[in-house]
Formats: sequence, structure tokens, C-alpha cells
Amino acid sequence: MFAKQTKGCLNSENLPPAVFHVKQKYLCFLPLRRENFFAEIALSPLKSPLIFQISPLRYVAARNPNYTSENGVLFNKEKTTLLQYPAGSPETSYTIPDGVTSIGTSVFGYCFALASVTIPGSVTSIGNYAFQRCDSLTSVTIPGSVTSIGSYAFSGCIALTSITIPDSVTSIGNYAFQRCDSLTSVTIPNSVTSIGEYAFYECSALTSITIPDSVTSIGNWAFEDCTSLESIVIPGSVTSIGNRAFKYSGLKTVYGFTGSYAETYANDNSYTFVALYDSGDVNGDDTLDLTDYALIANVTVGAIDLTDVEKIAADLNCDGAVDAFDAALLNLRLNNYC
Ligand SMILES: [Ca+2]
Ligand SMILES: [Ca+2]
Repeated sequence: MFAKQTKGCLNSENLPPAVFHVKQKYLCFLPLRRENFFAEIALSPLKSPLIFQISPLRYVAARNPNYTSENGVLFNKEKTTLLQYPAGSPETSYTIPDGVTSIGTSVFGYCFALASVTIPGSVTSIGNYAFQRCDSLTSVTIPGSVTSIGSYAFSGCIALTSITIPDSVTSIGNYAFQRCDSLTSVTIPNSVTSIGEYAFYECSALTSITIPDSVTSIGNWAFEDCTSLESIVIPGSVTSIGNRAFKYSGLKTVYGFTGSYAETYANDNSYTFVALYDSGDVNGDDTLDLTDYALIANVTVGAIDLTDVEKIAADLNCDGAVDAFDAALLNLRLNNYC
């Protein structure tokens, strides 16, 4: 299964990915000499998920038909898939080369020093466990080319304070952001249709999250133990919420539309339900007119403030802010342009 071993080292000409997997206990006790790493790794069977990756590899022989490396980072030969970043690297930032389309499974897993990773616009998928336990990771921008975020992708990234998911992403995998202890806000775009089980489990600092009206299902345990999350807006598109989705969270108030699944869910689980007004109907009188437009216009110049329910109705483009763009959208609607 493993490549030929010579004098304590593996032959890098024919290195299978499995040799990059090593049991957790070796991280602490193995000496940092590459030869020893390789010898131990060769003896370590691949037993996911009880293993994680560490890559002491410095280079891959140029004649290796399957792999290539650059500054200790392992790629497939075509350099379209990033396979392994060296977990023991002291570097604090890394820019993924343009042309990479896929960030493979566990690539940056347990890279404790990495604070910032730049992902180029060529990347379309972020694999399972890709950034798991990157304890120092505070900054990562997901480009608009990414369509999927794998399971456990950012699990345990305890320094991550915010993340913006681009509107190219359609699903958030199970456990994707679980135990991101510092995550205070998340913006989910209206391309996402499902939020996986345990997706934000134990995100204890999360105070707000906007569920866009593209989402139809919120997985079980998705927000369990989010102790700072006290309210949530659930749009009319949502027709399924796991019965433990908000268990042990701080949730007290559910905002939603009258007669929606959100109202039923709130009542069934003893949350306070607050009815929302239709988009644009800022004063909730069931009529879209210049009064609503004037309210938004006054907000944009700082003349008045709105209640939470009014703000949600006034934020026509659902970007979390009430501004001139919302006023322009309402103007178009009042003139039957949209
Ligand atoms: Ca109105
Ligand atoms: Ca807005």
C-alpha cells in the first residue's frame, strides 16, 4: 500500500496520498526530522476520521507522474487540486495559486499557525475537513466561484470572527462551521437552499444570522448550543426545520410571516413569534405606497430609526442594511418596474 521505504524515508517518486495521513498522537511525540516522520507514517494505517493530516514533505521528485509540490505544498500533477498543506508550517498566511479548482479533503486541517488563506477565483469546491481546526485562522474570503462547502470544512476554526458566503454556494455541508467559537455573524446568500445538520453547532458567539428566502430546510442540530443566538428571521421558503435545530441555543424570538412554517415551528417549540410585514411595506399597513418610501428615505439620512420588524420589511434586497439601494428598489416597485 505504501511507497517503497529507503533508509527511513519514503520514495517520493510514487507517493500515495495515504502517506500524508498520520494518527493524532504522532503530532506531539514525533521528532520533526523528516526521515522519522516518513518512517512512522509508513506504519500508520489510514483510519479516517481517527487520523488527520500532517505533511512534512519538502518536495516531490519532478518525474513523479501523479504529484507535484511547491514550497512543501502538495498538488496533483496538473496543479488543479491542492492536496496537502504542511500542517507543521510556521507560515501565517498562504495564497493558493491561481488555476487550482479544488481544495481537497483535509488540506489545511490542523494548520495551527495559519491566520489567513487567500483563495483564488479559480476554486469551485472546498472539500470536506478542508480548514478543520485551523486555530489561528481569522481571515478567509470565499470567492464567487465556489459552489460547495464540504462537511466539517471550517469545523473548530476558533479564531474565525466572520465569514461571507458568496452567492454561488448552494449548500452548506453538515458540521461546516461547528465549534467556530468566535464567529459572531454569518451572511448566507440567497443561493443556498439547505443548511446541513450541525452546520453551526456550538457557535457560542453567534448573535445573528440571516436565513435567505432561498432556504427550504434547516438541518437538525444546525444551531444547537448557539447560546448567544436569541432571535432569528425565518423566511416563508423554509418548510422543514430539524426538531433539535435550536436546542440549547439562546433562541427566544422567531420572526416570520403569519401562517408560515416558521409560525408553526415557533409555537410548537414555545418561542415567541413576531409577524413580519411584506417586503417594502415598512409600516405594515398592507399597502405599498409613498409612505413606505418616505420611511426608508428618512432612515437613509439618519432622520428616524425603525423597529426590527420595520427594518426587515425595509431591507428589500435582504443585505442586512436599510439604505438608498432599498429606497431605489421600492421606487421601482411603486412604478411597476419590478
Ligand atoms: Ca405600507
Ligand atoms: Ca438593503
